[in-house]
Amino acid sequence: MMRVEEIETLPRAGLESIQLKRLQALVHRVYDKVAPYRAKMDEAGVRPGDIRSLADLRRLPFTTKDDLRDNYPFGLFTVPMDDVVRVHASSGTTGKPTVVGYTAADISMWADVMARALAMAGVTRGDMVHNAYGYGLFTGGLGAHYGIERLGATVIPVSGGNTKRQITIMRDFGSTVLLATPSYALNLADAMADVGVLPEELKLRVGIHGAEPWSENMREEVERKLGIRAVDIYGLSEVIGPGVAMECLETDHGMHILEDHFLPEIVDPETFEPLPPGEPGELVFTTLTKEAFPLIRYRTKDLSRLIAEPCPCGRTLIRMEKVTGRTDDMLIIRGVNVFPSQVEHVLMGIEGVEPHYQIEVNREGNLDTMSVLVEVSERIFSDEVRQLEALTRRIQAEIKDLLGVTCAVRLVEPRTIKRSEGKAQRVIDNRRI
Ligand code: DLL
Repeated sequence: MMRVEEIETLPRAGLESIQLKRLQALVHRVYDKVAPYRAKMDEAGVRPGDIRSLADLRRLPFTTKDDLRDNYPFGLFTVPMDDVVRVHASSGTTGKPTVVGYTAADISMWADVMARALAMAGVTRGDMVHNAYGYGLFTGGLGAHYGIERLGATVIPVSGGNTKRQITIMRDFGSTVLLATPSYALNLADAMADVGVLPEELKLRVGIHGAEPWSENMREEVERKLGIRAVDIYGLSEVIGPGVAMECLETDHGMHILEDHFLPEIVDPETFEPLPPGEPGELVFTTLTKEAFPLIRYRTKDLSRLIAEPCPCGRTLIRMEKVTGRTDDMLIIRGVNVFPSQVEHVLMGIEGVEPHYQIEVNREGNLDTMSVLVEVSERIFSDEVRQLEALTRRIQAEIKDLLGVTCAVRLVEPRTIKRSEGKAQRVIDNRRI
């Protein structure tokens, strides 16, 4: 067994030879054990023995959410159910949940990668970790929990919700690290202001936020309101849960992918051709070491790009840029492609606008309409009507400039938009198409 420091700083050739060995073993195993994988590989005319280099990865067929749905709930598991010690599920946007399974070895590997991720943010055994990711079928709570314990830090398994109690616990227990979705972190910050608890009264040092997209401006907001360093963590249930990629403290640009376990690719979202580092596209992962529910070339629908430049922290693990959106949360408004993250970008560039917004899409007759509900600060809201109108027009104009879409903008009072305890709901699409 190699030490973590060694694995994370291996020269590329060393890392790639580990990846290739693991990939070859994986492809043999799924071909032998899982009929749907065998069928897809046969159809693509590729045999396990054909994978002689990492470049041969592109010969393997993709796996998609549809494959998971077709084999719901356990059809893609490669081990007998007796060996599965845990399942998690994520609610899809349509219909059935996505179900994932873990052997005891998978749970242990997950604890390892999650502990490594936490260490990238400087978390150590001495930390008191406030884990506000939801416990349950969602992978956030339990996934982070086992990693915190593996690292030897103290975990406070508070889960989501009961926000006032969370603040008391953070203050009284001396939480030093906050794990929460970025929207819930802001929710906590606002609630602190409400009950008059100052960031200085807490010992919080760093926040580890993920499970939903968030902009650089939102990062600044979280850092300012909580007085912490806020870093990004990425993961998805299908691949393992949280702990697929993580920002280190040396850079605020890009998350290191735990590449010895999760092999990344970026593909063109339309042609599905693999793209070189630096090019934006859809993230695809192959799990190299998972037993119960391995995935080959799983299309995440998340948009990002790979960063191959060396990181000042010394890790040689490739990085992925902050996720900028999903191929499937792209709204098409009167033929124009709109990503919620672009709307967020506009809003966060405007003074006095809070990072709480909601996009509503309707269809009137045959025409799509988009309205954006925007919370503004107390100070702005008490301004004269004329000034509010000017702000509304400015937001409209900037959205029109960037996206080419005319939308209605409604400024609302602070705390009007429903706060999330987990992932924020940014889009309400009322069109029945
Ligand atoms: O959200 C796992 C997780 C828990 C990650 C806690 C980080 C922290 P799912 O519920 O399966 O798993 O949702 C996965 O959420 O495909 C992305 O679209 C989105 N997502 C996750 N992390 C980030 C992030 C967990 N840091 C889906 N930035 C993924 C942007 C993210 N989007």
